[in-house]
Parts: sequence; structure tokens; C-alpha cells
Amino acid sequence: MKLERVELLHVALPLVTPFRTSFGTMTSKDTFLLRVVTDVTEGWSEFAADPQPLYCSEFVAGAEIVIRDFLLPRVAALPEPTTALVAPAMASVKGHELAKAALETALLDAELRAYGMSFATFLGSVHERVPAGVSVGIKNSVPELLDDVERYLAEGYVRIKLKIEPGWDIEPVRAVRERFGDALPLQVDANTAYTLADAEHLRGLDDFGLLLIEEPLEENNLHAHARLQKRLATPVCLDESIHSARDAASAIAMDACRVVNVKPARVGGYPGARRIHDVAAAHGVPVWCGGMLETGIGRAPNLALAALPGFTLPGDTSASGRYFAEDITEPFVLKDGHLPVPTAPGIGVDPLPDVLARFTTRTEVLYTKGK
Ligand code: OSB
Ligand code: MG
Repeated sequence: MKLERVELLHVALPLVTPFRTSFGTMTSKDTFLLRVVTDVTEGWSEFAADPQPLYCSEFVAGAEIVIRDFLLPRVAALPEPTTALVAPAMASVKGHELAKAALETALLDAELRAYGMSFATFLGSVHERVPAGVSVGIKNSVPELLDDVERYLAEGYVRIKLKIEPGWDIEPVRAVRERFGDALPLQVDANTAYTLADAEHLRGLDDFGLLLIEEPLEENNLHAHARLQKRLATPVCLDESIHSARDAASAIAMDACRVVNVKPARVGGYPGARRIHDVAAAHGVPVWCGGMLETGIGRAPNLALAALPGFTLPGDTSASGRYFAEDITEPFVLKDGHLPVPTAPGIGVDPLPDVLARFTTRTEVLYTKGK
């Protein structure tokens, strides 16, 4: 497999409803897709972060530079850009896991398409469909939140995650429990909005039988999360703080988390995500697949990952319609609360050319062989 061309397509897809978290409000998914062309086939991926570095330190414009100026020259110098060689070739560039994940995933897609092998087979997935949870943003009022949760439950979602922040935590959780009962699988995500000084307040959440509280404290502060876990019955789950299997091993050893949210992009790609799954499984720690409001291009391989045996909790892998009126692939549709794991070669989906053209705002050629 020879690398011939790499294109970057900026896309902007309006969200069906604004998504508010403790770090900001998103009204559209603005990111880029990578299209790699080899002498055999092509491959696609989606950069997972946003135009602003508010969820994580990486952002769209920065990632474009990192891929073009630092990652691609290293990958293009390889005899073949196969997955086994690509990650080691990029390793001398510090950090930038989401940028690395985008390039690695597009190349892996091309490689697997050449073999006729799906992501699910490559990763070792064991399920044909995965249960779907939904992440519900911060709302202006509790009645508005209850209406949204009711609608998602009517659509079939099997687990609800509420975004929380100081001033929007105990009250919405209590209201959802009162309205929908104790049996509803329910969890919360603070996206780093609290400090250890809030431990007593967060202990108030222990009354509600939550599955977990996700990333309550600052990113990468495993020590503080371990101290908080000592004071909470609710399992702490880490998202932002886990960038590698080593991080997962440290966090589990310190009891800084009892659950891990695995986002392939945040950990540098799918092989890295698989390693976190393996480390967690070896410790009996459940994992689930997070999301970044991906289009179908990013969602498809996430569903394959979510079908690994250690993904024992429902993920944030929701249907296309939860995000977009129109997706750039054939839409993922919920059936009995589940989404199908793609079976076609590679990521298993392709952009719909006319829809992609309509949502593309700018295209850059990052690499052409021989130039
Ligand atoms: O913290 O899990 C998060 C979306 C964007 C950035 C960070 C997060 C989220 C979500 C939604 O919670 C996940 C999804 O539905 O894709
Ligand atoms: Mg999160």
C-alpha cells in the first residue's frame, strides 16, 4: 500500500439542538475529515475535537498544522503506511493524540478496505449491535430537561447521561429520578467543572444510585480524583484525564476511577483504545465508548469498538438523528435501543457525495506523492 494523496475537508453540520456543557455551547459540528488515497484504495476519518480548545487542548486549526507539517512527513517517509508502522513513526511528536488518531484511522480504514476486513473484525468485536445511551446537555429549566429525557426514552435510548456543572447537579438528577424512577440507568458528566472543595456537595449525588460521575475534577489530576473517590460511593469515571493505556493503568491502581470512558481519538486511535479496554478488563474495570458528536464517519468505527467484550456499559454512541437532521453517511438509526455494528470493509460507511459536498466549506490537499 503506497500513500498517494491526503485531502482535508472542512465540514460544518448544524446540530438539531444546541448542546450545552460546563465548558460551552455547541450549535454545529465544525471539524474536518481526512481522505487518504493509496495505490489500492482510499480511507476516511474524522477529527474529533472542535474549533476551540475547550474540551481538550487540541483544536481544528492546530490539528491541521500538526498533521500537515509534522505527522504526514513522518508517515510519508515510511516504505508503507501500515498501522503497525504509523503509530511508531508519529511517536516522536509529543501529544496531539486527536490529530494522530485522525491520520491513523484514515490509514487504517484504507488498509482494512484493501484486505476486505471490517474494523469490528480487526478490533475483535463480539456483538452485532450495541446498546445506545444519550448525553443530555444542560438546559435552561428542569421541565425542559424532563421533556428531553422523556423524548429520548420514548425513542428507545437505554441509558441517560446528564451534563452537570455547579448550580445544575443535584436538582436535575433528583427531578429525573423522581419522574422516571430508580431503575433508569443514569449517570452524570461534569467535564472538569468541580474541585475537591466540592466533595461534600458531590456526596449528595450518592443518594441517587448513579452508574457513575464522569470527570468531576480537573484534567489529569489523578491524585485529586482518587481523594474524591474515597469520599464518594458513586463510581468515578475518567474521560479527559485518560490519554493512554498507561494513564488507565495508573488511574486504576490509584483508585482514581472505577470506570473508564474510552474515546478512541483522545487516546491516539483505535489500537490505543483497544489497549485501554484490555488494561481495564484485566482489572475488572468496566469501560464504555464515549463520543464527540461525530458524524457517521467517526461514529461507524466507534460502534465497532463498543462491540468489544469489555464494553459492558452503554456508550454515548447515539443515532445520527440525535445530532443532525442530515448526516454525511447513511444515517445510523436506533432499533430497540441499539445501533448496528458496521460489517463492510474498513469503517464500513462512505460519505454520501452530494451531502458531503453541501457540508464541505473548504478542501486542502495536504500531501501529493512526489511533490
Ligand atoms: O465529555 O463526553 C463528553 C461531547 C463533546 C465533547 C465532550 C463530551 C461530549 C458528550 C456527548 O458528552 C457525546 C456524544 O453524544 O457524542
Ligand atoms: Mg465526558
